[in-house]
Amino acid sequence: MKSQNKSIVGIIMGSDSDWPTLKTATDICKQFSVPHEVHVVSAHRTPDDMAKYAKSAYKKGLKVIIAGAGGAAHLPGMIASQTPLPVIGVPIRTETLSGMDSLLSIVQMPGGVPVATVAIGAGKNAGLLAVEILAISNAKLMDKLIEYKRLLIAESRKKDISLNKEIKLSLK
Ligand code: RP5
Repeated sequence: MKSQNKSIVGIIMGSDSDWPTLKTATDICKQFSVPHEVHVVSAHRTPDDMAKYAKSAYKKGLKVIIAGAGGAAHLPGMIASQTPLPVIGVPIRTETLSGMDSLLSIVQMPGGVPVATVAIGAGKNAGLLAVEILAISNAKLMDKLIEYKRLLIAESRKKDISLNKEIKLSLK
């Protein structure tokens, strides 16, 4: 999948079974009009493709990589080991260990090879973190982010008001 402009965010996953989680990252990219690409690249099943992807990412114009994987989740770390780009790791929730396996595989990187790991299943936050990284050098994107945060505040305050209304009503 490719959006019209040259992709600046690479969204990759170990298997198509990870797509529902990673889709939420693409939704954020779409919301902020960030050109992105989506690929299945596996550290274990297609290690050569993975290395090729990581090594060519910077030269082809990507600025951030979001990598999701589950279980023995080596993809984000192996990508990070072969690119100077920031890599955001998304631990996929698993049936056997509820994603703790994915989380620990991704987050426990050795010194020198960081992976910015989000919460288990948190594709949306991975997308937002990518947008935040890009916004540092893109004023238009930063304005959109500031507006996004304003809306978050407004929504949360609305929840406070309606919850307190409910509580007052229940006490009558
Ligand atoms: C990992 O193995 C993938 O990231 C996926 O989360 C997990 C299971 O893959 P499938 O068996 O569903 O293809 O590499």
